[in-house]
Amino acid sequence: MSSLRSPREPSESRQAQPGRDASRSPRERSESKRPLRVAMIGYGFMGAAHSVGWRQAPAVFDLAEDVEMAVLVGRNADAVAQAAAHWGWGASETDWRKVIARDDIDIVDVVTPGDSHAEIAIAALEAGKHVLCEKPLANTVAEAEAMLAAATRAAERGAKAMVGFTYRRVPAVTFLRDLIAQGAVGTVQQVRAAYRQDWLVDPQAPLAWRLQKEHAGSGALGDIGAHIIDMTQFVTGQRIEAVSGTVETIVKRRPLLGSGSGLSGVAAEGYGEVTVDDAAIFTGRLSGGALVSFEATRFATGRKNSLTIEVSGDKGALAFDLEDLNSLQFYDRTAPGDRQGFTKILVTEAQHPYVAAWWPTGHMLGYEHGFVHQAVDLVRAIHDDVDPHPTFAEGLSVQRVLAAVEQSAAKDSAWVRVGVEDLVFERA
Ligand code: SOE
Repeated sequence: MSSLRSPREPSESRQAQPGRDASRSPRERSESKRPLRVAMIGYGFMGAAHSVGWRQAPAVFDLAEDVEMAVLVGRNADAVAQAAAHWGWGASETDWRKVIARDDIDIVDVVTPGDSHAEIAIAALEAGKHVLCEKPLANTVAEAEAMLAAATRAAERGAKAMVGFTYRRVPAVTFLRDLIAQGAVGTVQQVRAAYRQDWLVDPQAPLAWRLQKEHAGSGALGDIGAHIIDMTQFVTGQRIEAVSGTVETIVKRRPLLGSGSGLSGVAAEGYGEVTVDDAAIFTGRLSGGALVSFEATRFATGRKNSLTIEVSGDKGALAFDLEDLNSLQFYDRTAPGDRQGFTKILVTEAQHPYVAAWWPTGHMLGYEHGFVHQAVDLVRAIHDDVDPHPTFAEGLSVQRVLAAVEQSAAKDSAWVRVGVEDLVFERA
């Protein structure tokens, strides 16, 4: 493992060039051999996680491209300057449009609330940048469709677009996907997936942006339900074709937010209305016919950040639990009957996905490693000129499932078909 490098200063040679020719191809940069320069828009909870990812990726992994954390963007000049200094960004800026217009920026990482994903990502793609966009891809299907259209146009000039479904990059999840693809569970017959948190059980927890439809699009459904929808499609290689669901807002009014970001905050004077769901429960049908049950909730008292998935097939079963993220449970139904039982596989061997770059066998990884692997995969895709997964098409497919769940909930849980026919994407 190489030592931790500190980010370099942003380029002295290239200045901001608002209004420059946006037709420059990202492929041109590879001739110059300079580092890939990243601009990140947003600096809350996800901004911190992505910063760790960008910093560690080139330090730990052998990358054919060098990476520079060039500029961090946020609306409050002092706060963003402080965050930039804290997380190791070379500079800070308050105007994302100015940054996107710069010739010396290669990757735009969008970690703002969902209401600005489409505008920023589309502008960045049109300016010829590679884009990493936090999940869910957008707040509406229409926005996600526009983003995919922009990504498709930009791809012709070599620009890559990727969605931040980071849990795919937990080695045990990637390995679970590999095992299913190798036939370890046989035909997938049922999937159970749940993402459970409890940070809203307290009725005095303030009205953060994640509880406002105009900013977040939806509540537990889009914020954490999106992860298990993506994970289910990722590990099975199948699409969710129909859903039946219900959503619930348990605490309907909350104190306004005084200060804080992420999943906690300090209340201010006054109350406001919660305009998103607190919990969503739905069933789904996969393209291969299997039945899936999903639960996404912020009201699972005692469950801090519990993401579980279990895939049952005719030859075996695999289960993952984020609270024990270095391992998998594997049940082999083809083993002699008297030896059958769930076996714990510690996913820390060098041959497991991503693990070789880290520590000796048995030395654990954590939450932030998914963000490092995400940065690694994007940089490698840029270098190899291939599509990074999850693509915007995959992000749109999740968005359509989210919308279908809401439609179903509005129709007394009637089954709703998810529009999937026009989306083509390969297995990641
Ligand atoms: C980001 O990927 C995210 O989904 C957050 O938005 C959730 O709130 C967090 O708990 C899990 O990660």
